[in-house]
Amino acid sequence: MSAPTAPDEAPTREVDAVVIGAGFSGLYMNYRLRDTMGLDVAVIEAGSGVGGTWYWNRYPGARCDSESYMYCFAFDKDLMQEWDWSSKYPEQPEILRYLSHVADRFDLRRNIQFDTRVTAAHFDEDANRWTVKTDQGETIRCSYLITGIGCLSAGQIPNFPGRDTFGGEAYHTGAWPHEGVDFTGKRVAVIGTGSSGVQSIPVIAKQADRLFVFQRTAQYAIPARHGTVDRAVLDEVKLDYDAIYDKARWSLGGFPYDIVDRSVYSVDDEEREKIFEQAWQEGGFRFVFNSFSDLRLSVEGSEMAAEFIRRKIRETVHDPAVADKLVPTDHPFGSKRTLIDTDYFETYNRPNVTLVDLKAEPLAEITPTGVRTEAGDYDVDIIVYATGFDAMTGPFARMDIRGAGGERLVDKWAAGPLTYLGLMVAGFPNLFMVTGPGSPSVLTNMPIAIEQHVDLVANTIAHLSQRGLDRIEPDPAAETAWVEHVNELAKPTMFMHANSWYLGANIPGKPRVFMPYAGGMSTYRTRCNEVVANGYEGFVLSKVG
Ligand code: N01
Repeated sequence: MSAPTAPDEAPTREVDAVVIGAGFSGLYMNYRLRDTMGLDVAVIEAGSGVGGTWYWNRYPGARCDSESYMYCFAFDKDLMQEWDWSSKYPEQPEILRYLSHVADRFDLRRNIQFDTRVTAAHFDEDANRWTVKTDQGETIRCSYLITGIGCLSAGQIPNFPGRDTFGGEAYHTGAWPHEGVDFTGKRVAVIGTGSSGVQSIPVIAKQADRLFVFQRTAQYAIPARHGTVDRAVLDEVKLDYDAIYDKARWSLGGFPYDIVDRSVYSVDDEEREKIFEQAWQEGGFRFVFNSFSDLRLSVEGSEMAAEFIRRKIRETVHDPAVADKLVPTDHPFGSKRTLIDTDYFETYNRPNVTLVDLKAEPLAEITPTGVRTEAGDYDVDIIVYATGFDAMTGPFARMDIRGAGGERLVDKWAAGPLTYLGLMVAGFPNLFMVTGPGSPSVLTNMPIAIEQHVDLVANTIAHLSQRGLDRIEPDPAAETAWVEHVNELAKPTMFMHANSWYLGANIPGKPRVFMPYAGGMSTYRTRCNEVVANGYEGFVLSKVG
């Protein structure tokens, strides 16, 4: 259905719902609203294909830190049975193939508009509808607006002096060229040693002639113990998918692991070392879940894990001076996103790799020929910015979102994001955020968090429709209480002890507020279920039209 338009205007489309993004969130949201509820849905996607994060982050070595059998959708049992993962930690091309398969299998592409960015979304109070504008000049009006824009989709390249003068090739890990980058025979700079840097550095080092790694903060990293998936393991998992997913849904971090209930103080030094060593050999997040339960909340516990990892770094890196620079001492283990690596520290034993410690020689500028620090020049052909993202709120700030009375979301969030359940914002009726700030999102295995949110959104819209209602938004008091709760939960955690993107500390001028919900997936799910059972407690539901 199209509304009448002035002759020089692009036609306005009218739909029930607009979904922004076609990654895990947008694909499943499309399926729920369109195929299980029969709504007219327009999905708007900036990329030329589905995949979201996995469409954009194609840097060498990109893969997920969640094990493959649990990094997928669980809404369709046949889908789970028919898809075979080949790697223990799924690599970017394989995840993209999986999401493409999901899109094909459920015919999800036919209402996705690719190569289109949402530029603005304004709430029209009289009509009780959102007016969405795209960079293709289109206007779409809808009853419900749902963002599936990811938490880490707004790439951030620091505004280094001279950045634009560089004469070589420069790439951000989160916007990697689809045709790939050939590092053969090249001198390469990688700036940044977070997850993206730690994954890409060992792979680039193998190809490049020379690699300079510019490190500002030394990192703790746990070996992934990556490998192919054993057919027998895959078959075993498939037999038990219901139980595995149920366990993940009702866990702290969305993983089906048994979490040991054991304090670092419950054992003597020798036994503690043995337990850390065993967990280290298992690798990945199991190092945290299978060692001691108080690493997250006890500074002393975290320090014991930190000391163990420091010893491992020193054992791995041959040159003690390089090891010294790689050993993290300025933040506790677990205060930043835990890094999972494959041969990261080993890479510094290669003769073609040089670690540049930006604490000792701060980065002064980017020059036409490379990177200049206060100690000298590093001439390179390619610069890789592994410098992260304007996380969680950044993707929202890139759109002009205005709620009731024309209030701008960026203004409302000027001192930090305000949400109820990380799902909705007071004053922005019928706008739902999948894995928004204030929800567990980035502290969990994402597909588990996404499915919970998408189901909650779909069920909420169905609830409104069944009762002849057409408007929902949080009660401002409930929103305030939720934000306080989110802040309170973060206070005792290690997360408050480092400058991380969780706190917005990587973006100059961004308010320092812990953005995700640190109470765990299970607690959060329980709270959401209670809210619904109590008649959408904390929300105001009404009929306008
Ligand atoms: O970004 P980051 P990322 N000068 O912000 C450095 C997810 N992810 O893309 O630590 C010099 O973590 C910065 O230094 P410092 C995952 O959730 C997941 O790596 O701020 N350096 C840091 O070293 C992850 O946490 C996966 O001192 C500067 C780096 O750049 C999130 O995405 C894979 C600088 C940025 O690290 C983000 O990871 C990849 C400056 N001005 C990503 N500014 C998997 O699941 C920043 N840096 C595997």
